[in-house]
Amino acid sequence: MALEQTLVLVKPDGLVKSLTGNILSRLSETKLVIIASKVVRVSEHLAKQHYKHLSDKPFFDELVKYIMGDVHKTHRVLALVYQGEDAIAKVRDIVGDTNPEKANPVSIRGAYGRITTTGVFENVVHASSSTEDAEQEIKLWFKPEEVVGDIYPTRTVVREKVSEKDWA
Ligand code: DAT
Ligand code: MG
Repeated sequence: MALEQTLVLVKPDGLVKSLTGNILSRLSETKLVIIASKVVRVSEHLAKQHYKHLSDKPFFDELVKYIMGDVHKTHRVLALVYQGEDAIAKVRDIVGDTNPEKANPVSIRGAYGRITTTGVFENVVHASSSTEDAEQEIKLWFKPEEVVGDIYPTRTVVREKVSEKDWA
């Protein structure tokens, strides 16, 4: 048993189909703890980084459009980090197989996912599949101060003349 973190994304189809509540309820069965969450407008750069291991696949361009929300006209993804013992396997178990047609029907993907006529797996959620992937993905989607607790080593960077948007 190991204390792990895992990245969960409720993808645009999950948000458009109002499945967030159901998905979070299912994941709460794990008794894992949420240590970060935010709604993200996914840039093309972030989408391509997240799926870079699939960049040579024929469905890559469609996958990028899907996670960016172009397909569902919403441009929102809900990103969360769950933490706890064996978090990666526990979440993957409830999420189900990558292919929604092969996924256990009581899993999230089995219950709510579909394959489009062009062959895209609209499988509602993402969940990290190894500790290496989880670390890479959490660092890609979140800044250290957005995560509660020191999960990975950090460094302090002093930046001058950085402008950022604030409430007017
Ligand atoms: P997972 O999301 O289960 O970790 P993955 O990392 O191999 O699976 O692939 C990422 C996403 O790419 C997956 O959620 C859906 C899509 N995908 C993977 N294999 C596919 C395939 N053979 N046809 C269509 N989409 C696929
Ligand atoms: Mg994966």
